[in-house]
Amino acid sequence: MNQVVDVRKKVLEENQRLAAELRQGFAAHGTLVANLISSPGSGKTTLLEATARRLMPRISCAVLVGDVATERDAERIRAAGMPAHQILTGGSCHLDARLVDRALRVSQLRMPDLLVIENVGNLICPTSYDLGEDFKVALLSVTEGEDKPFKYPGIFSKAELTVITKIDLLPHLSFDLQAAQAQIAALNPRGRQLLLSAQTGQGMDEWCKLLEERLHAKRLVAV
Ligand SMILES: Nc1nc2c(ncn2[C@@H]2O[C@H](COP(=O)(O)OP(=O)(O)OP(=O)(O)O)[C@@H](O)[C@H]2O)c(=O)[nH]1
Ligand SMILES: [Mg+2]
Repeated sequence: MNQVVDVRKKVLEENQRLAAELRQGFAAHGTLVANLISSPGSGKTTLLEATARRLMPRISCAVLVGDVATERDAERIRAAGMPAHQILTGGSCHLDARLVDRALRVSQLRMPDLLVIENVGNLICPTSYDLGEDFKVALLSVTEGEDKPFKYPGIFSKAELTVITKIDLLPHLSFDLQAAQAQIAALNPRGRQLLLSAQTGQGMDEWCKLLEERLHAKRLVAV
């Protein structure tokens, strides 16, 4: 048991070292990096498709997207007009800094203003792995049930922003929005929350504004 703990500690320490190098590289380019984490199907890729249509005319964006299998998400994002590179984890339930570093080397992506990393759909494993990002974004779709923040506290306490997605479906569900929001606020009192529907566009302006403000703030610090 102790050996398992030691190996895990070593893996996380090595990941942290590489993530710090990635963070320096991103800072040198003035690239803002967001790490999107959620359970499978909560709407990460759909949000990025909608983001591409709104943000790309104003700022350069690119996506690294992690999945266990298929190039499907990268194809969807490219079809929406945003450069995207698929990382296949071959079974692993999360991205790590080594995979991101390798993807940046082998992909033809030019370092953009905004780099979004869509993590593998999973609410637990990706939470422990720093990818050199500026901030984590958790997504929680209203179809998942309002009890999820307290059941999976790690990501909701670490994410600077939680996006509650698919709110167009609220009239058809018994999802208790206030309860979900109260749990997220309890786990992360300083975190922000955003209600969003990529389908109707509700919340999309606020999402894009937040990304642009964050990019502006990072560039100001770098000057
Ligand atoms: N009604 C509704 N459906 C949505 C919305 N956003 C996404 N969906 C649907 O939810 C399903 C899953 O969306 P994806 O964007 O593929 O989810 P994902 O988080 O990228 O999934 P993984 O990459 O597999 O983890 C799709 O059928 C989308 O059309 C939304 O705002 N409203
Ligand atoms: Mg996806």
